[in-house]
Amino acid sequence: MKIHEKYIKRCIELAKNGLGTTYPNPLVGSVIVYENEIIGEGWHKKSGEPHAEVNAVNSVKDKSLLSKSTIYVSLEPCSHFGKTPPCCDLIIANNIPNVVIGTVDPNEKVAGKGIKKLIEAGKKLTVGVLEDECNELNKRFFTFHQKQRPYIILKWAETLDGFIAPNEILRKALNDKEQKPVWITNPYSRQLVHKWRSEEHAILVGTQTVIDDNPTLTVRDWTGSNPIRIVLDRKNRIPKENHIFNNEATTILISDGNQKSEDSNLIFERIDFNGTIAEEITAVLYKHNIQSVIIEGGRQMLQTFIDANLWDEVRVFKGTISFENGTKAPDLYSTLAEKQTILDDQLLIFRNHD
Ligand code: AOF
Ligand code: ZN
Repeated sequence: MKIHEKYIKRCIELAKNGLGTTYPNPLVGSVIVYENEIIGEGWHKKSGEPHAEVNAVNSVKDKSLLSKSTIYVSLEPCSHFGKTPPCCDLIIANNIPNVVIGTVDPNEKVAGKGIKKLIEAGKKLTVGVLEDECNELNKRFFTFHQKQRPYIILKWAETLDGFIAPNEILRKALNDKEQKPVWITNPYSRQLVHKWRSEEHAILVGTQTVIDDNPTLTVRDWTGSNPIRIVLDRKNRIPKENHIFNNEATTILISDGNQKSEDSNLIFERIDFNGTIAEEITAVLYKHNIQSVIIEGGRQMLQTFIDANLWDEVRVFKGTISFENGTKAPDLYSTLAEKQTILDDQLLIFRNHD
């Protein structure tokens, strides 16, 4: 492996230590190399705290080596005064002569200005090492800044014959009589879904899904923070006793009227339901600085985002059960309960490259 790639790879590895705590900042890692040896390492741990480069420089024991070293950073060093001072100034002040950068910062406050400043200061620059990997590392941050919308993940589980869980199956199997969720997938995939929820900033579901399933939309089976719950409820049909109104997480309720909230955990937003709903919703999320959202149903909501081509990733669990086998509905329900431990659900993942 080429030498620059080796160290940027290490930067990416370090950056991942900040997963879940850097928002709204990106994940960034940095290493300082002197004569082919790493003499300092750092990553950005938390928004408001020092950037990766600062932690890397501070970790170097013999500061006199800095003027003969190369600093590697997975993201362009910043040039602006934000919550912390510019990293470019730090590199210049410490006389570090060589800078290797993974990718350019899409944040308009930086976006090339850091590179320009370093060139003007006479630094030897290499830009774009493992660029794709560095962009992928911060796919949510990049999408948010470049497309002015969150990174959108669509997720559902479906039976072999294409019913999506759980409300469609419920209606199909029980003819709308009973209100208990039915699962297509196994406990492991459910736990994985909770992990996924913890990785995203918000979770979105439609009205019917909330009414049918009364979901909590939290990460009960995983550690981590709950995403902000986004619920579409045009005509306020969702009963106030539903779990999504509990105070385990913040909820943003989107309807077509103006409403005032007395509860700090509940935010009302209004959109034009005659417009392109997917675009209207993403505009609300952008306004709230939400960098990523996982959309978990129902079918109509998922279809709306697919039709608008407003998605970045689709994750589908293909279950091993089907419904079109002529069995009577109540029997189907008990069969499902037995099959809860099936372990070979198939996971399909699609990426949108438009
Ligand atoms: C870097 N190194 O480790 C990070 C950078 O409010 P501040 O001062 O924390 O600045 C946040 C912005 O700085 C953030 O939006 C992104 O553009 C950049 N993040 N830059 O040089 C880092 N985390
Ligand atoms: Zn910085």
